[in-house]
Amino acid sequence: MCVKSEEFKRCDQSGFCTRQRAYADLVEKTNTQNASPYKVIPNSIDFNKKEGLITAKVLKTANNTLDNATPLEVYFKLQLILLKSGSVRMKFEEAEDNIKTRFDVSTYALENNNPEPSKKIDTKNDQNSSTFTFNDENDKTTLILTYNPFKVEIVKDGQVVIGFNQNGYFNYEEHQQQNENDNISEEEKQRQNEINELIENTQKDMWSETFRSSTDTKPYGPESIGFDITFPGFKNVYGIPQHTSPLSLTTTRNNGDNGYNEPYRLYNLDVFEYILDSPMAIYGSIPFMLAHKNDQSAGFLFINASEMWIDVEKSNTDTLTHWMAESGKFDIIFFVGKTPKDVITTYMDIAGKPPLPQYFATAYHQCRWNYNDEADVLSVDQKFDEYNLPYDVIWLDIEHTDGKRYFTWDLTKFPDPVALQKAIADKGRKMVTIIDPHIKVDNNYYVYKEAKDQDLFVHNNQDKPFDGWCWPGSSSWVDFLKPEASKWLISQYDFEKYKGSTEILYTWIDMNEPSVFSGPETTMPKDNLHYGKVEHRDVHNIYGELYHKATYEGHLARRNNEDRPFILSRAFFIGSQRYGAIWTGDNDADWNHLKASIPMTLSIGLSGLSFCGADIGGFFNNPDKELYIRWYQTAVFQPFVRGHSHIDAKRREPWLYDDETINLVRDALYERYNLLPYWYTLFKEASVSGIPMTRPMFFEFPENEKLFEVDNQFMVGSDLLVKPVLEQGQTEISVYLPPSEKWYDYKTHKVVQTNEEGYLTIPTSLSTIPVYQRGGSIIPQRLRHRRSSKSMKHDPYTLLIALDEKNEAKGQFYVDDGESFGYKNGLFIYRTFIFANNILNCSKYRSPDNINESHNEDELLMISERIERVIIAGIDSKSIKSIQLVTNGVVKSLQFNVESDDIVIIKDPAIEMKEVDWKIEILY
Ligand code: NBV
Repeated sequence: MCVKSEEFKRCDQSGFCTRQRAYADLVEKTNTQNASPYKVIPNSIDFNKKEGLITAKVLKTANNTLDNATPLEVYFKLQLILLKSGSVRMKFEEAEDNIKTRFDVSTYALENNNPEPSKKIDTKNDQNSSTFTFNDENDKTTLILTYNPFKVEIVKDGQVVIGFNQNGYFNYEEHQQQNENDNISEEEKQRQNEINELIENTQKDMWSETFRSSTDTKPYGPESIGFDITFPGFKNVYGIPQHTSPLSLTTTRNNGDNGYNEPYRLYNLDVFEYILDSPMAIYGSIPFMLAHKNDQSAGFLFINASEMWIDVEKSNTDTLTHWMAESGKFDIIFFVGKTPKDVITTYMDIAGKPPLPQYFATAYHQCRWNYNDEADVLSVDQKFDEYNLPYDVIWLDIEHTDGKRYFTWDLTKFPDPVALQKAIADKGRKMVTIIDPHIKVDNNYYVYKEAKDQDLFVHNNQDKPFDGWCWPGSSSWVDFLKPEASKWLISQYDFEKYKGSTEILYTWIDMNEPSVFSGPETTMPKDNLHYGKVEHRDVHNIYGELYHKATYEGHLARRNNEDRPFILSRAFFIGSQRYGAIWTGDNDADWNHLKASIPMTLSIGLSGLSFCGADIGGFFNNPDKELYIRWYQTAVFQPFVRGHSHIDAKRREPWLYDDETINLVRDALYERYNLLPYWYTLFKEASVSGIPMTRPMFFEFPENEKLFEVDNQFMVGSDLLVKPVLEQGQTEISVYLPPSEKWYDYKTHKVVQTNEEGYLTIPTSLSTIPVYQRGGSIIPQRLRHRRSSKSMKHDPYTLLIALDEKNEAKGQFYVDDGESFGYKNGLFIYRTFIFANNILNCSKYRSPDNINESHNEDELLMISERIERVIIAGIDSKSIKSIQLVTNGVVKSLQFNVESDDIVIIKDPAIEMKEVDWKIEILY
């Protein structure tokens, strides 16, 4: 399988990318890095200390410009906002613009668009720069604003960590009248002849652009923004999903590391049969980049939803990145922090954190394009029980509808959807249906009729409702920029309105890039018009998120804000994490796709969207037994776990394979279900801090340079290291276990011995899932095997303690009702367990969201279960005399089993999770 790459643009087929790259080339060729045409006018600088706000005028002069289209002098407004977190936001725009208002996406993309400014700021000026030192006493950040050429640098501990325009690539195409273009000085004409080809490229496709058979009319002309962001001293940068490339981004020019010659592209696209190890754009876009070295991290966010290209050039010491956006505002944020976690938490404070999902959503989902009819659904459901395979949710793809009219059912196949859902609900399970954003043009279809009558669709460039081609044939797309349109979509989810939907039915939104079969690059024409005459080019990358948001709100509304929504989306942008999960789209039943699922989900996760996963087995084609097993064994350790397959692929429910496969898939699924208490605690942590549930190795070991480019093993939380078997026929595997820690085999609880460098090689059979527990951790589990997470609700817990070198360990446990928003009123249990001096102590965990645990006994009954087992590994177990539980001064002696010299299992301490301030003492 292979993408038809010719259907998607390369940089040299995109006008603005060509112009901006040519501009950068010109700077390099003419050695004019220090001759940027932009300069700050020193006496225009104004500093509002209370708001941490610096404003200034910036002048662009044509006589030293590289861009011959610029009139003599243009003025711009610059804003720099110094934030309490140590971050800096910077905005730049035309001082006057009579042609077009640039679209500001920040109000949609950011949850907190006005983060708190810094209160402590010291300033210093000299002839060519102003210096601002801010943030609190211990952790100061310095910003240097250089006037001529205009440059911004962020300094930590005396070193520049991020720079803007250090390389002089800043090139802001201010709106202009078409004829101004001719206004070229003699001097410039001279230059033009000299460097003809490059100059020509800086002029390419400014007023209209044709790709294959589509012409973009570009009524506002060139308006792109290009600039360099440098990370001096950083050799590794990450993020800017969605791509299929390695976790540590590669050089994109001159046959870079992986032979890349194209910049990373961010443009939400439905790419049929996407290829691996490529900077091509696919379904989602997050213009967030993380840079990391052993003693410092930095982040960068470009809050802009237009098409974007990003060149990355790495040297042995530094990374230079070149950002190019087609239109929209110049609005960027620099983040600094000691570690990746520091950067991510400040970024997530602004972009918004993921809400806590329902418990079921963290378990296993079973999908297929399509489960054909009611009998099929019921039989799949029943077979899961028959084979003792746990699952929580069954999914229905587009064929369940009446002719791809979403919100309807094909009543020949699904005559009684309510009864069907009841049968599923009776098993404690849920159902998901797909609702795509294209709406069939059909006056007899109530959804279309309502939207058309209220003028809720996106318009074409003639300002008439846009009509394109998608699954149902001729279709229109809802314009979520129009407030009435979002409200209307929200109301479609009312149980009254969406006939056949019940409380256990949740939603999957696909094709929301948006995918338009008849459109350029299979998407919407850029000169289409949204509400307020906003061009589609300005909002393209956030379209899918606005649909995700309205769907999320529809689910909130249908249950009066009492039920946590679950919505899976394919397209995404900055902030999408606030509305649910995403998956990596149409992958293939191929070993390389299984491998790619790790860097792909990690990159998306570190960019804010941690609730993500890849379809198990690969969507296209047919996984053989080995790949199928390995895929389950990998995916159960990723945040979103769904088995899915293409309509033309063979049916592949586990029982269609041999007994060994069924058993191994069952074992893998139980790995997920056993760890649900740990996962749910991680989801909670993500919802208050933004730190992803699964993490690149360097997140947990930021000082260990060996890990900076590792993307075939990862951490689940801080305490589990997973190194999936990703090669066909693999008979042994080498795992790197950071030597700073003591490591335990997660299954046997035995300490593992690595070689001096930290490598461990183990044989791998089909049943091997290499997972290691970090010494010093306490992991909550539930080890009774049942059919779904709901049926485990009242099961007791096991605490798995692995001691570190100092014989200590700690961990957290979080639980609530798993469904409602009661946790916002304190209805939860959040515990810290600390093991030290041979005592296991339990206390209340002070969550950073400052909501205090408070509940009455009845309410808690449903969420308070007992601890039935405590396993302690790495302990001197031989000489234990007795073990006792102490609660409120009452001492109870406990039974225990010495499993081996260093493992003891304490039997049924029968203490409930809701109890606080108890301890278990090991006596020698
Ligand atoms: O709705 C059909 C499929 C769906 O199964 C898949 O998960 C999506 O990514 N959908 C794409 C459209 C057709 C793809 C060939």
